[in-house]
Amino acid sequence: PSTIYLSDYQVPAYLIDTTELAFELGEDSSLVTSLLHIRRNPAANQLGAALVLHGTELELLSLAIDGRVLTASEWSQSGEQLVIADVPEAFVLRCETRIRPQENTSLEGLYKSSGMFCTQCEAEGFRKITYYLDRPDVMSVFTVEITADAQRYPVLLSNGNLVATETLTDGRHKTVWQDPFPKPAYLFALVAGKLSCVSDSFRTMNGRDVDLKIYVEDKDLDKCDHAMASLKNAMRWDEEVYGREYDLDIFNIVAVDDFNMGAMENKSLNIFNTSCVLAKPETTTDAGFQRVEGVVAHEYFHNWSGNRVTCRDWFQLSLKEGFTVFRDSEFSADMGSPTVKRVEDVTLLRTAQFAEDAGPMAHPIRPDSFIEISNFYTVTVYEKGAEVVRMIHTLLGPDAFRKGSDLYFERHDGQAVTCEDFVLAMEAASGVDLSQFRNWYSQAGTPKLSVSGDYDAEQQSYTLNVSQSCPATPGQSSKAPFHIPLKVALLGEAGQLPLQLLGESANVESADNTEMVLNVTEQTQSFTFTGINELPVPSLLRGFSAPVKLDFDYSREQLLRLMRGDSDGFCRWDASQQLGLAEIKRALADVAAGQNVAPDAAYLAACRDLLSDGSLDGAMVAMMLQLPSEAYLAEIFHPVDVLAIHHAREALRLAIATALQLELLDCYNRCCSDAPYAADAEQIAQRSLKNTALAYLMLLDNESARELATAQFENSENMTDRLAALNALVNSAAPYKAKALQSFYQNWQHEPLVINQWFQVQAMCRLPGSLETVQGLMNHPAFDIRNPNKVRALIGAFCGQNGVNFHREDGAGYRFLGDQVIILNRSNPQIASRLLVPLTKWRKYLPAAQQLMCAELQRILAEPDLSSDVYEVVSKSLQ
Ligand code: DPP
Ligand code: ZN
Repeated sequence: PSTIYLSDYQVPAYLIDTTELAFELGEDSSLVTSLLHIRRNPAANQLGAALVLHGTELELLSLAIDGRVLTASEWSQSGEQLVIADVPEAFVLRCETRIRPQENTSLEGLYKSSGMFCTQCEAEGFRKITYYLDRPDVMSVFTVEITADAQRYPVLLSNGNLVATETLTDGRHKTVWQDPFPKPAYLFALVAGKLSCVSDSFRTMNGRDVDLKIYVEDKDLDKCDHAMASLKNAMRWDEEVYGREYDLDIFNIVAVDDFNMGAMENKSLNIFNTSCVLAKPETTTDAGFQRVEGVVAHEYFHNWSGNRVTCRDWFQLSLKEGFTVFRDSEFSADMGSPTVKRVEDVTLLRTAQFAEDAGPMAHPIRPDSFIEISNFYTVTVYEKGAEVVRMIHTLLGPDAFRKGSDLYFERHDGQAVTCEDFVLAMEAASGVDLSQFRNWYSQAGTPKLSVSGDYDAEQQSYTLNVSQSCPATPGQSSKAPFHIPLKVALLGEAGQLPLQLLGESANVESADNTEMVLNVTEQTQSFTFTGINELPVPSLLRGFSAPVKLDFDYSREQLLRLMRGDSDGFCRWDASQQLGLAEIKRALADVAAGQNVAPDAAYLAACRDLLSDGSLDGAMVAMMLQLPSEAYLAEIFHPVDVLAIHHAREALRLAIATALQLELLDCYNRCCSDAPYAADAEQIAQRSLKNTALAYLMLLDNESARELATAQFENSENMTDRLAALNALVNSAAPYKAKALQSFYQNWQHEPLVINQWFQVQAMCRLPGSLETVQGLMNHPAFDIRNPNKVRALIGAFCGQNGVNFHREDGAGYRFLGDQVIILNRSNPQIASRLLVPLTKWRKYLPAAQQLMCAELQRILAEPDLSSDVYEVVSKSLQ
């Protein structure tokens, strides 16, 4: 496999103005006939260039130019390329291919899932359908004719407007769709199947009515309401916050069982993984409801940030993904609890993204090279990309940011553009200089900010000394300083102090002048605040204003103060995590010395206060009571001793549960409610706190806790509480757990998404023997390795989220993953390469683990017929 470089980008030699596709869907194979209206690109300087089309795993039946059939000598094929050496300035290419969707297990291109035909073309799946210029800067108007058996496939869908339907005499029928908006091939979609739909409508800000439809299997019709409500909320929100109106009269969503990603924003025909669209209280957890809301909004928002304005090339992926994730996270914040949403996003960033940035696959949000683009749909491109857009928002302020986004959409509507175009629009609209800020686009790695504070009582001034650094990443040994927006406040005895900065630049001050964004641009820099007449506690990186690691040598007392009283929710939570981290470090030392783990009294007192104060936001309390996760700790310790960390953390949790059992029980009881289920912020907070308390109580391993969990498991009417109880039982020694697992399966065996959760709870069980459980479940009739959701629920959850069992000292966990990757490499390379990620982190661990993990990577690398997906990740990991 070869490497593709951003620096090699050239405009396409040819353009395709219109694309007419005709599909004849069959039970054995399908026929695709394309009519492409092609002309030489006036912007390209390759006169007389050959026409080079992309195509893979296609059976070419015929090729004709302007009606004349080409002979075999007029074209040639090598790898993914079909080359026609001699073509006119402008012409119509007609091409017939035969494809076999029924045999397509990669789930890219056209394939079948539970009896229906569907497509996934991003990034480069269209070339598995027909020969084409499969690159996002070739935009074309598509007309699509679909012919299929009317009984088996009563619903035939594609992008845009339905322009014709016809019943044929042989039991087949035909529809024709036309999408008036030029689009790249990656946004093409087709669906054919036996589907039912839920309908609604939305009146846009200009009074146009849009038909909204969600297509699902009949049995899932009762699980569409939440997605529909979320869609309408998202449509309204995008009008209000970004001034963006929907542009067609139809918006369709289709739910598909077998899907590599979460969902896909195909123009007016979004295709969704069932896990990101179906929801009802009996089958779906609160987290599931929130995921549906977020993903529905995300894909809808792509209609502007991605479809109307798309990417020039795949190196620019973060242009649409980073921006759209920022948009969907602001939307979710507005729909629910902003602080909780922020903490969740930060948690993901600090675990998965920081780990990626510190590992062998580290890349800037705009990568400079790749072997397989599918490997770059990453937390870096998505979540760090969103943080970069958020920083622009912070630096410009909301009004100038909105002007910038308006200008971006206006300037580039209908174009395929770059991250640079986005930054230029933001600069032009705001007058803010983002020259140095651009380093965020080109440099990988997580910057570290070291901050210290000096109080000068005589001068009544307080100085923050800030220095920044960024570790080397593959291909980037030294880094230029970043432009980092550092949001700060200073806490005095009676509240936040007014801020007056000596000299230096700062912007976006809060109304009462007690919060400021410092522009950190130098390697070392000082900011002096005047008129400070007491020693303050600095509240730093408020709202997590930049994706960095921040280091400030807080005392325990200072952290306790931030945890109890900072007005910034993120900083409050973060203080609790820093205190928790200190406790874990002490617990590690205690365990190593063979002593009992005894949490600090002041820390316990703070937790006790959190539990007892019914006036606090329950979700915040739940998050603050949870110790830093093992995944986060793996980012802190070098090397990572997984087992020692796990056992110390568990011992600390038990000590906390023991000390606070009365308060935990009180809190649990206070949170129980008979109100009918709603997925609103208040109820979600209450359930989250209740189940956090339950998990602690279950550590006590006593009869009364088991009774609570058993009763909750048996009596809950919503999946959040039922699954939390099941999880607590599974991780305990309760004899009831086998029965609980069995009855859960009995009750829900007809709901694949629920059974996935049943797999996942068992895959994540911390107790010894989980690997054997997982291996056994691989043979369960409900498991199917061709279904990505099931692979993620069982294999992915075990390898990625069950550290103590995956990192078993005998290496059996690593071998298990190696085996699965080798199997999936053949059937579904995208999923295989995703699954591999835990092994790529081998350098972090103790020498014995390193050796075993490395051996697995070597074994995979030695496989014949390695896909480019798996090859890239394995070979880069071993470099
Ligand atoms: N573009 C999709 C999304 O992130 C992924 N295929 O929404
Ligand atoms: Zn997206």
